[in-house]
Amino acid sequence: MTVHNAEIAEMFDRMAILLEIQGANPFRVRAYRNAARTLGGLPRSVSDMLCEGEDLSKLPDIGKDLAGKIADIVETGQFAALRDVEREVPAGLVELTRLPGLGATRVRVLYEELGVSDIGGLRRAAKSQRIRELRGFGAKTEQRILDALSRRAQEERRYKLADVEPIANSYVRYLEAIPGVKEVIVAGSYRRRKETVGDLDILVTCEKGSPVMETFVEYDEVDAVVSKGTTRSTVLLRSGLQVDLRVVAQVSYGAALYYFTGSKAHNIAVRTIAVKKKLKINEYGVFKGKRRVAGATETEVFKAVGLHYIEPELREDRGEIEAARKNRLPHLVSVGDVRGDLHVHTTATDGRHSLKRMAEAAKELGYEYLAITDHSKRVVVAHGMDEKRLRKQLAAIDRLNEELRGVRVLKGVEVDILESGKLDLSDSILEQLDLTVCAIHTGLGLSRERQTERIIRAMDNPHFTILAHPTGRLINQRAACDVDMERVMQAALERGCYLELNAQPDRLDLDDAHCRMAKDMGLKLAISTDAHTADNLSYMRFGVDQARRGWLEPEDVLNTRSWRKLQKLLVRL
Ligand code: DGT
Ligand code: CA
Ligand code: CA
Repeated sequence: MTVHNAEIAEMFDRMAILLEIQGANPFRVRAYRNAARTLGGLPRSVSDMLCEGEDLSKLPDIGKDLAGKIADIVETGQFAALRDVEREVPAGLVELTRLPGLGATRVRVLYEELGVSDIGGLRRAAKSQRIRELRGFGAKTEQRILDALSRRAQEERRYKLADVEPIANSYVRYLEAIPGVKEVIVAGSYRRRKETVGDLDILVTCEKGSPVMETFVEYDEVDAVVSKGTTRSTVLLRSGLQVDLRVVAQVSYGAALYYFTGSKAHNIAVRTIAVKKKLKINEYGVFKGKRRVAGATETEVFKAVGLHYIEPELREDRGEIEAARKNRLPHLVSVGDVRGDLHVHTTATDGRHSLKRMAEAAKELGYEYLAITDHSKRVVVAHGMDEKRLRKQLAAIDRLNEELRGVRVLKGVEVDILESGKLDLSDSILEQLDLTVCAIHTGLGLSRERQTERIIRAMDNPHFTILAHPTGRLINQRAACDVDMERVMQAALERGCYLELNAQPDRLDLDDAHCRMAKDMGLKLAISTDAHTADNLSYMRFGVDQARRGWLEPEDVLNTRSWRKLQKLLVRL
């Protein structure tokens, strides 16, 4: 392994920062910085130069000592002196020097005087107003640090909806218990059921004099209070999640809920309509001059601006306002419409529960049917099945269906789509199944052209029923594979096959825009949980949330149908 100049430069830069934090001789610090700059600008690799016996100490800003260190790094891949300093200085301090307004010198003071060694410690010190007491800091600097931390927390990441749900629920329960509190509801992107949320926006209505704000900031999970006022406050939780709280009077509940649900783009578009009607709309109500004409309920607010009620999932300024004006809004699918799950696993491959247990769980949910779709042999890590094992499972399903009452177990498989576009199992076994879910597990990086061709070729197989998790993306983790979705959907329509909306909270694949595309093209989708345990069957609601964001109605979803009707749809064209 050759060591690149940039890597050595980075080690030197890091060394300079650490030494500076330690209060080392400024000449030493500068020597590392200058050497790093020299290395960054060299046209040739120092590894090569050393190989050719060149003397590195002839380079600008690199003396005998540093030349020796570079030679060591090239030889061992490691910088021993850096390791030593790293043992003495807390790692979190380097990150602190990257915040605006905080150089190494200030970070050293914070560490020595207040014991601040990471972002969390810095936030606590700033919140408790200990930073302003330090020489050379002051209240202004303290506020700048808080602002920088708050910006950082917001930019840093978006949280998966399913991850914040338990956090939101317990905060809501906590706030509901405050005397005088009436309504507590989470608005924002959370209420619009976006797959990820930036922060939580909680709305509370209460009687005057209720101790809402005091109690809000005292919540156990609160790590820092960013701001606290009488009508609005913001806290950061230990998880890093920001929570905004707004308190309004009951007469403004509908207007405030409407305003803080957003999206911003939707709000702005509706405000334009209000202005044309000579109305003012804000978080306190809809006003004609000084008179409040609406505000207690959202329906009232919509009515005042001449619109039918728009479900939160649709409020993205993607045509919903026009549709609301013309009374052409979709009647969105809901969890109650779902009659079965078409993609689940069992212990036969990588599921955790038996065939029987999964079937019983489906029955408990009131489902009419459940398709068992374990992996095919190519997916070795999941202990994928060959034809012989699948045949055994089919026999087990027959036996189970004879004893089970009230739910029908369908025969399926999650069959791998090979890179050639062939399916991983032979037609002679696939034709014995009620349906197949076909999926890509390898070669996710193929070019758009080849990936699209591969999927369409697989659809040419008459036993192809549903394309599972069509893009393979994992939220915050793996990008979608590059495929021409419109062509894939068109090909599915022409062949009588379908696409899946995978309801796993970290997949939600297809996304909302793709669901909308399918609807517009007249292609039906299956909403499936890909459950690997009995509990996972409850992921259905996340899939339904995403479907609603994509404007899907019950008719657009395969598994809202009775088995009798579904069976007909599964027959290929
Ligand atoms: P997020 O948190 O990034 O997932 O997305 P949201 O939609 O929850 O956005 P957030 O938390 O910044 O604000 C909550 C809602 O407040 C937003 O959906 C609409 C409303 N809002 C915020 N800023 C503005 C604004 O400048 N104008 C208008 N009309 N509404 C705003
Ligand atoms: Ca938000
Ligand atoms: Ca917010």
